[in-house]
Amino acid sequence: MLDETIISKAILETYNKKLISCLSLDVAIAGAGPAGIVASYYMARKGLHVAIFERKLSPGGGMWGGGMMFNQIVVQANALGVLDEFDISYKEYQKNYYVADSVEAMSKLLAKATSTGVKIFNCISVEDTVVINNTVKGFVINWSSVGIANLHVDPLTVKSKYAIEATGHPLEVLTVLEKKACAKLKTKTGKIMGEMPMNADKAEKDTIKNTKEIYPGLFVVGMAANAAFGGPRMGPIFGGMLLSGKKAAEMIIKKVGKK
Ligand code: 48F
Repeated sequence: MLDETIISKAILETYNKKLISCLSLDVAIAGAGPAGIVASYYMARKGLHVAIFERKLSPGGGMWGGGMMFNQIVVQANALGVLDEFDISYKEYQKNYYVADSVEAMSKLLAKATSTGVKIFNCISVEDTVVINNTVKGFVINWSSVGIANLHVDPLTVKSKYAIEATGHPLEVLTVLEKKACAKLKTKTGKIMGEMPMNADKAEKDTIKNTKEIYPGLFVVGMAANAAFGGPRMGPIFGGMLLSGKKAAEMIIKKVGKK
């Protein structure tokens, strides 16, 4: 006989244990799009304690839908190493344009990240940062449903050595930080510069270049990096996203190693 109470208890006790084990992290990531997931995997592979907080029910961000819901993605040659690392299959379409199935790609990114130890908390939004001595030291989190229902409910907090802003186009975490902490960012203007119109070639290069520690303790990756530094959008080509995640991971691994 299966007991409903045991089913509920199993979920509640193990979830609480999982969340409590993530209250103090090496790296907290806001947003489970391709850039955040790739970053999480490369850091977890090196033994860092990493969790991602994702607003939506399904992690994966903008990759599932390919381009305009045609669920194929394009990746350029310099990012094929990341596809290989995640065992994602692809075919050459023409020189330097490779195509992959977006559902296979995202499923495998998620599978490999989680099986390497990354904890992904879906249905949780990052609504603010913890800032101590002008350094980001974690995230303020709440159930996404609290925001959707506009309920006045206080959040909880996770602390981390480093944090990653990976919320994509809306750049939510950095926007709140800039506004609340009057933070001077490491952009040309010291402010968020805003996303520019489509220019795939420039955008893909910029995404990697703009992957930086934009404020002490806070890195920007993926589309958020271009939105922060005034880079263009690129549409359904994903090499920049994958390489941006990998670059942030390498930068943070070095920093954590130095401590
Ligand atoms: O948008 P998203 O996929 O960002 P990305 O990893 O990749 C961008 C591409 O998908 C595509 C593109 C280029 O190919 O332009 O758009 O940079 O993933 C961002 C994730 O962050 C979540 C959001 O639901 C999505 O899954 N997110 C956004 N705001 C918050 C959040 C928040 N405040 N808290 C938690 N998650």
